Amino acid sequence: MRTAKKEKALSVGLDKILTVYYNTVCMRRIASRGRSAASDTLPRRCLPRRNRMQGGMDMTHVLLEKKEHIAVATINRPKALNALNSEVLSDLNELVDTVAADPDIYALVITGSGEKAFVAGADIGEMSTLTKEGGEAFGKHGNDVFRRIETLPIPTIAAVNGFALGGGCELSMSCDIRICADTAVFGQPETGLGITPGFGGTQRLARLVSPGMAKQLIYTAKNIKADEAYRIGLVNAVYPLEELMPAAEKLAQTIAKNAPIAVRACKKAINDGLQTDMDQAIVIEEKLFGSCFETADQKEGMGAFLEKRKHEPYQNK
Ligand code: DAK
Repeated sequence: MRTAKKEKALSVGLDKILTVYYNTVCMRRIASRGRSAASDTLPRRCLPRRNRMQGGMDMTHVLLEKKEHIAVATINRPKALNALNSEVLSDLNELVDTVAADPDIYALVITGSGEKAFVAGADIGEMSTLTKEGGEAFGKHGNDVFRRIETLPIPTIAAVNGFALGGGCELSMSCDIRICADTAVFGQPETGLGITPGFGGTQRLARLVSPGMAKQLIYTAKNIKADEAYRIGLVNAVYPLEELMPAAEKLAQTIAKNAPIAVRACKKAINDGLQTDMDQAIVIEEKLFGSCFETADQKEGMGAFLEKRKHEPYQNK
């Protein structure tokens, strides 16, 4: 018969073996193959537990709801304040695949489940035992997903309903627009944990607010409340918590009513233009502007104006 002591020793031993395995084999495979290949071959512990979700999605920690032409994705790991572990990151990757493949979705809202947190950061438990190699792979996993969110052709809105710390603040910054509840708290607490931001925080925060403000927030690891986030331009608007999701959906619906190809072209022009100098940026805008004249929606939009009537709903054509 096993004693309680032996049971505990066995379980601790198994945990150690699995942790070492995760740090070496799993993370190396994720790093070298990317998530989809890795998920085909990795052992069960490294893979997301699977649930069939609506809309053909196959995710455990992200819920997706479609409302007319908008989608609302909810990160759903409330017991850990929606912290981002590898499973959540993989589900976010799948979310991007699903949304990108659906031509009827014109805008995406991302929020967190519960009333307390948007996302309270990368999962500290999962990160705590990472090696240098595992840390780089974990960072790459998150960075790849966040970059895919940032470059999704359709507009994205982060509806920040509570704590947006570390990876949570970084996730919100990979969206085009941030609005938040008056209860929201933002911060990059990583230096207080002995690490740097790892999902793009040093880069996106400096671009979104200012290098000086980003450096202050990151060096001090101090959190800021919603009103301060608004003051420094990190969020576009602050709402009472109960009004946040209606406001986010209204904003997404307002965007979705405009010509989707033109909206996507604007996103591309802004994002690509910000990566380059003004001379080239203007050329990017010219090309995208020109491409709109091949669309039925441009003909309808301008035709309606000239005929002094309301335009028909845009067709994304
Ligand atoms: N990870 C894992 N679990 C978390 C978590 C997190 N980030 N945040 C909260 N939780 C869990 C708590 O452990 C607790 O679990 P139980 O004890 O109930 O099992 C549960 O959520 C509720 O949390 P609390 O009991 O702490 O709730 P409180 O209201 O008292 O406090 C809080 C709320 C948000 C102030 C507190 O939970 C907190 O300080 N959380 C940690 C916030 C944080 O430091 N986040 C930043 C994580 S660092 C990189 C890659 C990525 C990153 C960096 C580098 N490279 C590869 C270079 C990203 C880093 C981060 O995001």
